[in-house]
Amino acid sequence: MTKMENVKLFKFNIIGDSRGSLVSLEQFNNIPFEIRRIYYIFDTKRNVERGNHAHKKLEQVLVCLSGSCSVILDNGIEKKEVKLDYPDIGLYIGKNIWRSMVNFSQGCVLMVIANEKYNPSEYIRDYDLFLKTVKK
Ligand code: T46
Repeated sequence: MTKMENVKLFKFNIIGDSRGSLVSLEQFNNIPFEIRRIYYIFDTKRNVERGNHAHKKLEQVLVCLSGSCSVILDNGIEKKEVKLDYPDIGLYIGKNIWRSMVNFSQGCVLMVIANEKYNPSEYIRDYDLFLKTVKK
């Protein structure tokens, strides 16, 4: 993936032994912020598109724990698509990035780690308003 401001891909260390694998996530260690909320998206119906918004300040890391999905990222100038298909990959998304989640596989579990509690007024859900915000 070429660079986009406020977007990063993390590769987490897998702690493996003869029993299998484990990934440990810690705030200010491999998660670059204080963790205030975790939610997960699962049982997504076929051909559903989620997201379609940006955040004014919120920072999040998306980890696909099972199955796969793709995230389309848009900074108002260019778009990138990132496929998440293994639990050792974290997609960091900071402020002012329009995101859509698509192509959920059957059994996909998408975990999201956030630096703030849920706040509906923190969302930008209008694409034209998003474009105006990022062009300021
Ligand atoms: C994001 C992407 C990756 C809550 O009550 N608490 C929560 O913490 C969240 C995230 C949602 N909700 C409620 C609000 C809606 O009534 O759950 C419902 C579905 O939320 P939404 O349509 O915003 O879900 P997505 O999948 O479109 O977006 C979510 C996050 O909202 C968003 O911040 O970046 O996942």
